[in-house]
Amino acid sequence: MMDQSAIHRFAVALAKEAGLMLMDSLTQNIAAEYKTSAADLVTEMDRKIECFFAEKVNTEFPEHMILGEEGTVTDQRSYIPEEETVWLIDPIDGTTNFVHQKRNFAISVGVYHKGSPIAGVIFDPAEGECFHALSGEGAWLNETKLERLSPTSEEEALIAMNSLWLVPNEYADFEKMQSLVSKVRGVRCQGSAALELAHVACGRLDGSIAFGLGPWDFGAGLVLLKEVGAVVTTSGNDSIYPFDHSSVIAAKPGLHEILAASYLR
Ligand code: 2AM
Ligand code: CA
Ligand code: CA
Ligand code: CA
Repeated sequence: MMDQSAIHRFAVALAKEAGLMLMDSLTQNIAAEYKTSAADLVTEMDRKIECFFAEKVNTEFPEHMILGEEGTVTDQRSYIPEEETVWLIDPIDGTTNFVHQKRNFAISVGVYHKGSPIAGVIFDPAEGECFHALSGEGAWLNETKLERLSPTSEEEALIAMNSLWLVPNEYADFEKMQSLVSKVRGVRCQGSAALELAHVACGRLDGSIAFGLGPWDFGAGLVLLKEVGAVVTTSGNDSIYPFDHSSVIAAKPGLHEILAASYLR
């Protein structure tokens, strides 16, 4: 029988240690390289933190699989994620913020066993805020348990989305996105998909609309959101498959139904 609580504690401890490494690195000059374009950065710290997780998880749980954004740690064996314990790791979510702002970035760690959520950790080291969840037991911001979310309306909603959804793009219907922006109370573009999901989980945001995310972006967020009763689907209103790229529409009850019915394809 797997000790889910031990995995949760271990994931929190690793994310906090990684957060200290990132904060220390901010006192030095971190070189940023283009990954695919000038708008897609990667630093030595992205790779270093991912390797840190790989080494620690491999030592503690050698049978577990790892899927990280920087791809340095994908297991060479072919495996079916639904049959394994898988760690979905984003070493820095919000690398552009890390480089430009030295804040508003997070470490995101989600653990799944045979396709079911076990634990999720989203650590914002600049704020000292650790959002974490243990499946079936609840979600917390540091030591404070998060309350279940209550329904909200469109007119009162503060939602996060990427500004790219307001220009013609391959994912969203930009006219629908424009009408949504004019209808809701406010829109935020935080630059970290994982932090946006954490902020929906704790009620600072009412919803988040993201397209084309990787498993490492939302793996932890899904665990947190489930524990607080958020509704989370793809843009097609289907349940999310955690081991592949996906759109992620996360919102309070009530609001999600409106988003799905009126604004998404
Ligand atoms: P990253 O910093 O780990 O790369 C920025 O708006 C948010 O979107 C961040 O969470 C960022 O993660 C993520 N992101 C980066 N490139 C992306 C892409 N091509 N498609 C979708 N999300 C992306
Ligand atoms: Ca990236
Ligand atoms: Ca990311
Ligand atoms: Ca990243």
